[in-house]
Amino acid sequence: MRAVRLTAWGREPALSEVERPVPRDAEVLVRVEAAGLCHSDIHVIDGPEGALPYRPPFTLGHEVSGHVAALGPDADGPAVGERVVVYGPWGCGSCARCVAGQDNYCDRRRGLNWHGVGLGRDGGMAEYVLVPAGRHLVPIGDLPAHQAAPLSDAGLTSYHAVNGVRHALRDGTTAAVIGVGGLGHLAVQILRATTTSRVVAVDIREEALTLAQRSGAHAGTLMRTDTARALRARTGGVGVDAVLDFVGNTATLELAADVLRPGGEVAVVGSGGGQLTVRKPGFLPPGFRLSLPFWGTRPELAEVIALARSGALHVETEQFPLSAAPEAFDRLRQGRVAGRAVLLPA
Ligand code: FEH
Ligand code: ZN
Ligand code: ZN
Repeated sequence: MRAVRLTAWGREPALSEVERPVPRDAEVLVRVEAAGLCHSDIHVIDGPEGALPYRPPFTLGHEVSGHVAALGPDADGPAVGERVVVYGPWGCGSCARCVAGQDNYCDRRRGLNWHGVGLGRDGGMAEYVLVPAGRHLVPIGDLPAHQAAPLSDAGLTSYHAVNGVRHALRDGTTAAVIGVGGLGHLAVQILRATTTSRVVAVDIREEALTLAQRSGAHAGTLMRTDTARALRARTGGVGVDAVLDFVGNTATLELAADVLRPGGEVAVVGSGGGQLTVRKPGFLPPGFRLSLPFWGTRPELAEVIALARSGALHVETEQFPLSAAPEAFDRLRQGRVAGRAVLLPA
């Protein structure tokens, strides 16, 4: 079968021919219908040797949907033919967190040389992907594959981040979404579908604010030197109740701290490498709370899929055949993808 493989650190991924895997024990073979590209893939490809615990070669692709093609003799979960999305953050499979479907916070994470499908283990940018167990699959019914795949990371990560700050988002509150790309545009939709908060989007790109508006944001503002003042003015001077930062550089972290209402929540989702100094006493608002959410849980993925099937979520995608993977990666690098790029192996 054809697969997009990372063969060595610092090398561009290459489309190559590999053996189609055969499921053993509890494994499930999934015929891939769609695989999304994520900025993390670029970090993985560019990552200097040693930055990540993975050991190439492996197939990329951590946002995967398709249908069950074959089952190992001990497999449980979806039947052959069932359409599914892959829950991507695979943990050890046996700790309390993994058993609860919280592989994203596996207790043995430090000892694993993978983060999940396509991240140290063979992923979904291929015709087939081998999944270790049926518990990593969530049925999608008739949800289109190019929608389901990005929902397993861009959708799930945004949903999990919103869940972490949800208690701060009661009636009459304001949520700010910084960075409206593949994840941010879904965060706006999730906030609109599951909270009564006013949603304000912030980005440096005019077109991202248009995407935010299409996604349901009540207002948008370009990131400039006076953005904190503008945001505070929009909240009658009190500040923003929760900030979801999908960029995570020093400028966005400082903006978040600057606009936050006392007792507010900041969730840093983007891996922009920014720094914020925590000091007490200091200049952060009293009651300031910060979280660093990673991906999401399996039950949350089922909730995201249910939301999408109800019509509340729509992923903006650009679709490419598997053979156009190099072009899709180039476009992603250049910031020339509107929404999420998705490869279709069929
Ligand atoms: C995966 C691996 C490491 C960092 C971040 C990611 C995300 O794309 C998953 O949400
Ligand atoms: Zn990702
Ligand atoms: Zn575990």
